[in-house]
Amino acid sequence: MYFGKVRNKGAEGRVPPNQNVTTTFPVLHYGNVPVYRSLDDWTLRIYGLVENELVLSFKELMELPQMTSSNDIHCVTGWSRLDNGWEGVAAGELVRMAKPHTEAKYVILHAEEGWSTNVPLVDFARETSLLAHSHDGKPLTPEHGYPLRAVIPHLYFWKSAKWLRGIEFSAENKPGFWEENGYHMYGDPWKEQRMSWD
Ligand SMILES: Nc1nc2c(c(=O)[nH]1)N[C@H]1C(S)=C(S)[C@@H](COP(=O)(O)O)O[C@H]1N2
Ligand SMILES: [Mo]
Repeated sequence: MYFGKVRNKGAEGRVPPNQNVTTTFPVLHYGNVPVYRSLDDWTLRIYGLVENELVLSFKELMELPQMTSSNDIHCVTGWSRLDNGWEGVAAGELVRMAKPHTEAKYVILHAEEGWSTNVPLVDFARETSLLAHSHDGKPLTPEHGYPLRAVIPHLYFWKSAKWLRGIEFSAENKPGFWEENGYHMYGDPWKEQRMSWD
């Protein structure tokens, strides 16, 4: 599979202020890496202010139209990793399937162990946002979010929930784990929206 690995664009203009490019893939999270013996009991639940609540098995998710994309990720702690190849389901595809009510303006991404993060629905539904099961041609490793993570590349990477299990549509912008702990509610790396007071 082709992942746009040809580096025809240099780093210039692609690295937000006060970020350093790394070619490694750091692992960053709060809490434990979930262990899955099988995916038989795994589901992705889509709920809240939607016309169609959905509970998808991993198999059903894999049967949806798949997309690949190549993008840059920027962690709030200061590292950026360029040219990540992702494969998964477009976030917009799930939004279309769920049919959110007009009052739904935010999406809360729920991960294992109660971890969550909040994003505006328009940002979640962007064509660059996806729910990825693979990175650079291989299934996600446990520490990078196996079996499924969000990838919202235009915001700081903490918005890209690993071990995703639920997508809640809400009228309210409910702060998630890091947002409760002082991180910015939106997190635009180009504006350096790191902490809530930035
Ligand atoms: N479920 C969950 N997802 C998470 C986090 C977390 O603590 N829990 N940390 C976030 C942060 S701060 C970053 S920078 C990225 C790191 O992803 P990586 O470990 O694949 O590099 O995951 C994000 N997603
Ligand atoms: Mo992060």
